[in-house]
Amino acid sequence: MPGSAGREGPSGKQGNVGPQGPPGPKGEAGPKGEAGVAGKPGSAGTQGPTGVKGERGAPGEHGAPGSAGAAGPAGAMGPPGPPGAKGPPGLKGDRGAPGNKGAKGESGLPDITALRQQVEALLGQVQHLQNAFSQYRKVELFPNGRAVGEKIFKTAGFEKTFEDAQQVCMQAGGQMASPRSAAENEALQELATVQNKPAFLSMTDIKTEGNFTYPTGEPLVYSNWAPGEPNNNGGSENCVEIFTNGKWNDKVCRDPRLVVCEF
Ligand code: MAN
Ligand code: CA
Ligand code: CA
Repeated sequence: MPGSAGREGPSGKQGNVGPQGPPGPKGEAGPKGEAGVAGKPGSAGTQGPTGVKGERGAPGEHGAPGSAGAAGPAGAMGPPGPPGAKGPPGLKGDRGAPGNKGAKGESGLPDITALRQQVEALLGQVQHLQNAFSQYRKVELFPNGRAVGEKIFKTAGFEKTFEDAQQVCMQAGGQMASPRSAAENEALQELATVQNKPAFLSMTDIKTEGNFTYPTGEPLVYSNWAPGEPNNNGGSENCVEIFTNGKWNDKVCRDPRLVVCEF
């Protein structure tokens, strides 16, 4: 009796290539192409209509001056001008012929009344000057001047070396203080005290050591040395200072001291 059917066999070999298929559907539109080259310029248009009238132009330059007009008719004469400045005095005239003899004069005595009036007027003027002078004198002496007899001392208020002080006083028309009496020395002491500074006097022993003299060379007629002075300290003290106590000390000339002049 036939057996039962066997197992399924293996897969067969790959078949042959099939026939060409039908054409596919139409493709989509491609991307936009690049811009073409510029075309040629067009031909000229026809002429436009006439424009509207322009605005008024700027004013022109000045014209050349016109020629002179004809002379007018003669006018009436103007009023006279003001009188001119006074001319210089003329030369002195010649001496006239002598006059006739006058009538007989009065007494030859001067006119006392007229002279009296002139003297009165002069006295009034002198009084006025004296009052004004007295006032200015007080102003001038306060606070840096002192009058002693005919002499006036005045301090400049500043200090100078001896030589510079000499210059200052000479320039002012005076000379350095040269006290020739106790009264003059006291006036100088007051000025030194007002300024609270020792002052230079005019005298020196520059010419002969130990022999103090005035600028003229005259020897001292008055002195008020402090005790132990003059001592020519350091061998070179040839000028003189007056302290605020009125006493004198010989001192080097190069140290600045209060300037006091006399007139
Ligand atoms: C002292 C004294 C004076 C001298 C001064 C100088 O006071 O010896 O005599 O003139 O010194 O500074
Ligand atoms: Ca000396
Ligand atoms: Ca001295």
